[in-house]
Amino acid sequence: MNKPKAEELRDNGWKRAWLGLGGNIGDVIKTLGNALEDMAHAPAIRLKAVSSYYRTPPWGKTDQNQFVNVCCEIETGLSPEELLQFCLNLEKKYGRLREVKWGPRTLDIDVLAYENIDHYHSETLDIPHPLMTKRAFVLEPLNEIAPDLVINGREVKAWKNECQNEGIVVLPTHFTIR
Ligand code: PH2
Ligand code: MG
Ligand code: MG
Repeated sequence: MNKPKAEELRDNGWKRAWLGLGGNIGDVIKTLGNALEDMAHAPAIRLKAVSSYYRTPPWGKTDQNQFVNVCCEIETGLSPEELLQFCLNLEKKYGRLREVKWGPRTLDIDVLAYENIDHYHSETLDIPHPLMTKRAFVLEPLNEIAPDLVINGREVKAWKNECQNEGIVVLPTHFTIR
């Protein structure tokens, strides 16, 4: 019998994952669109769903410009750590500099959740994202594409309903998956 190729083995194990993207420097809508397009074309990623874009007040560090945020669902053959590296590489491609914690950035891509992983912790990555249940700029877009996804024992829609969403506005721009 022929041995299955590594890629074939991997394809069987593809998992769903949910990402949160955002930024507040430059033409953010354009950057987000380009980053989503890059994801859609990456061999180890299938882009399954993209939320609306949202204009969101800065959270955590409030003396900075408003953000644009969006969430997406993917299927991926990448492990959580590989997916994180993929996201960090895309951030770099779009000019992300790491200066101030929670400060201004061209592009941030966070791994929010990963199929069948209730909790994961390493030096570089925590799943689910530790602050996602408190952040309306994540929960509003995520609720559009994954209201029933369970995070820390509760559905995204329940977390979202508890979250202060003042000032968050849906933008008319849409990303179309081709
Ligand atoms: N990201 C942060 C800190 N604050 N605020 C908004 N509105 N959107 C973000 O993406 C965001 C933030 C750190 O990652
Ligand atoms: Mg972030
Ligand atoms: Mg980040």
